[in-house]
Amino acid sequence: MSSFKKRIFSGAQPTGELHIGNYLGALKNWVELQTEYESFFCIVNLHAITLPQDPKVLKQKTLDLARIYLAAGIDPEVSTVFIQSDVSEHAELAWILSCVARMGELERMTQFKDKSKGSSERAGVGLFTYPVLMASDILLYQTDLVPVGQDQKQHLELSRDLAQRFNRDFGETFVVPEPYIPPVGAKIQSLQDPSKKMSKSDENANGSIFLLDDPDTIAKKLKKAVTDSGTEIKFDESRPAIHNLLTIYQLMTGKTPAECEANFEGKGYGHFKTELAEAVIEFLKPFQEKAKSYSDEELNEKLRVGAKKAKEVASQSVKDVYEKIGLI
Ligand code: AQP
Repeated sequence: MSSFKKRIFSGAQPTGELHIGNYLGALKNWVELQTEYESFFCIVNLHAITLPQDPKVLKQKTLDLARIYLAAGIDPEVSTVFIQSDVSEHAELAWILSCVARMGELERMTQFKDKSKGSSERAGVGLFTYPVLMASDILLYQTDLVPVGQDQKQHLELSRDLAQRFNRDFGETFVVPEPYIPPVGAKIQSLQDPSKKMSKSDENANGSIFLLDDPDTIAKKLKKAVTDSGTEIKFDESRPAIHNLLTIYQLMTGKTPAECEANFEGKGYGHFKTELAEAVIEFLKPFQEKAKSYSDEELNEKLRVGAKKAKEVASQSVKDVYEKIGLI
């Protein structure tokens, strides 16, 4: 029965279009782990509002993200899929944990420094406390494992620290979660600047391949992708652009690194990019067809059921916390 399984929790923000980095670094692993673990996958719309969002667009993107989760292979009959704001316990526990977290530890978060563009004076307080809300998301479900991309590692360490501090001060309450960062694909880089991660909020859309990009757009973006000097198509860390493109090829085709290299031995960058585009297009085709097949009504119903299941678990955790700290 599911109650004997360990738990996983993860989520993505309904900001912009999901790209192949989000898929390869996170969603792919969620799908692979969902039957082995009792799984909670959340659409973290409260995180999305840490930066300005158009309300109508946010609402639509939230539903579209549910569509992406399902098309990627998350099965709502197996996993609990829900919208963060439908389970008010996320915000409630975040407040409590913000009384446990220290300013100094939040100030060290590199994502805040990046997203606030170095100006904490003008940044929203929510952007600063974002990692506390993320800790709340994870700890509410007594999560054992959190499958995320490399960029979330620091936030996850904070979640562990807050769980341990709370347990020490108030008695055993939270499971201390472990990260699951995949050995390959945890940091897919921008096609335009391989020193930066592929990102939804990148102003240059040519840096990312979005999961719903059409074949022509995918081929064009890959044609424009920057390459390194030299000619060999090999996994070489000192040539980050080719390494990144080969990693995408490896994950999209399921080939081993040696098979990938052998496939392109003696071939030029032009040939490599064409074959990579074919692999990505082929990979995304069934996904894109599946994404079109869900109606809004169907998604809303599945999310309603998911929120009910999530709330049953989350409310237990909040009740326990309230008792421990003397609120009830
Ligand atoms: N480039 C990436 N490579 C591998 N994994 C990635 N993830 C994000 N970018 C990459 C992982 O995707 C999951 C969902 O991400 P998110 O929605 O929480 O947002 P993020 O981490 O801030 O990623 P983005 O795409 O760069 O979004 P914006 O631009 O909105 O900030 C996470 O597990 C993340 O690690």
